[in-house]
Amino acid sequence: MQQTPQSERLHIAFFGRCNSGKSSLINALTGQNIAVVSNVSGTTTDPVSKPIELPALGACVLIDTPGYDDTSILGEQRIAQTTKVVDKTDIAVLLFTEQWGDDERRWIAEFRAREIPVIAVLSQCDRLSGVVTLMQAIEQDTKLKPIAVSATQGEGLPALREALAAAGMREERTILQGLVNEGDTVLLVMPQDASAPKGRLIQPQVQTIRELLDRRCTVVSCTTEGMPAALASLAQPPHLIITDSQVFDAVYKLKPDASRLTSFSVLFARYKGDINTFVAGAKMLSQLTENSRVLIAEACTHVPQNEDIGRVKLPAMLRRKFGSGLHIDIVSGHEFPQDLTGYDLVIHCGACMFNSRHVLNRIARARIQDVPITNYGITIAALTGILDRIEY
Ligand SMILES: Nc1nc2c(ncn2[C@@H]2O[C@H](COP(=O)(O)OP(=O)(O)O)[C@@H](O)[C@H]2O)c(=O)[nH]1
Ligand SMILES: [Mg+2]
Repeated sequence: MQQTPQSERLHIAFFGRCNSGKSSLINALTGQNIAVVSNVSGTTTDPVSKPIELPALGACVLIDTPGYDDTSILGEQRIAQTTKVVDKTDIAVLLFTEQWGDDERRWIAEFRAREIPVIAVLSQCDRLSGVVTLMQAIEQDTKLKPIAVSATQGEGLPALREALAAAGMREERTILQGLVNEGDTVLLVMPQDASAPKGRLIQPQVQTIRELLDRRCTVVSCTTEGMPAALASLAQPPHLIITDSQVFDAVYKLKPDASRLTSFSVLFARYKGDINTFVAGAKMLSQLTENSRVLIAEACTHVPQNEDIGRVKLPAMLRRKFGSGLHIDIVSGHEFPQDLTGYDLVIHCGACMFNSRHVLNRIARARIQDVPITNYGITIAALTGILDRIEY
């Protein structure tokens, strides 16, 4: 743990008024007595940093700060100290109690201006009355959804860890980052079968096309059957082929050697999720047996159709490979179990309906509970044996 240099650790700083419970929360998160707790204002006069390993986040530094209303240090000095902390903060945890207002608003504005992710915490919720009302007021005013936490009772700590892990995995991304150059020709293979919506393209396809156009690429589209004709119409093999993952196998066979291959769901796993976690999770696919338990989680709540990938195709593929007795639970929309420990593997959809934060929260939950998690596209690529031959 001491080997990771401080600069490469994720810096998580705790901000709030005096006695809001910053030091207690740090102690509760780490299970150690790192920060000095006392109800005398000004106990934490210097920012205290503690290197620590957090589940799913790895090497971090937790930084305790003096309360921003602490009058025991000179105003200017206090602000300078806190600003120095903000300069190196990767994730800000902002503590609220029943007393909050302009100070908190100012800090949130500061974090937002610097694009620092902020996690709002309603601290000491065990002793506060009207927690729900306070939470609503905070959310309405700040547009941050607070997590109710009690450092003394342990309430809300799992949710806070999850939010920290999710914030820590997030970085600015684009869909095609590192995969195409200006002027490249990209072939999109998009079968329009019964599970495709009528009269339109699905969101990941639309977003990918838009980004390719912004990147000044030439975009050619075809269905699986149309792929030979599309290839024949091009003077040179496309630089990249992006396929619907359901037809990975067929497309791989038709693919010119010079063309690289990926899928929409792999692209979205990179874009919204954490591709390394998903690829590591897919390794579990070689260890499943008929007695294993798999959770398939789908973001969409659309009416299931015959060719539906999450409910029909994927379970069929898994049962063919591991035995018809394989236990598979399927959840959709916002249902996602708190306790994942009963599962050997979680397979998540491409999550085109969710934002990145939402997907990363789920990945964080699985990682914290040590349950491998992967996604549809990576699973299909792994099951068809081409995971190591595609781009991600
Ligand atoms: N009931 C209750 N008291 C707390 C909690 N967290 C902190 N306190 C108390 O609040 C006071 C200030 O806590 P401290 O962590 O020093 O606040 P800081 O000034 O923000 O670092 C101390 O007396 C703590 O015991 C909590 O979750 N529940
Ligand atoms: Mg303190």
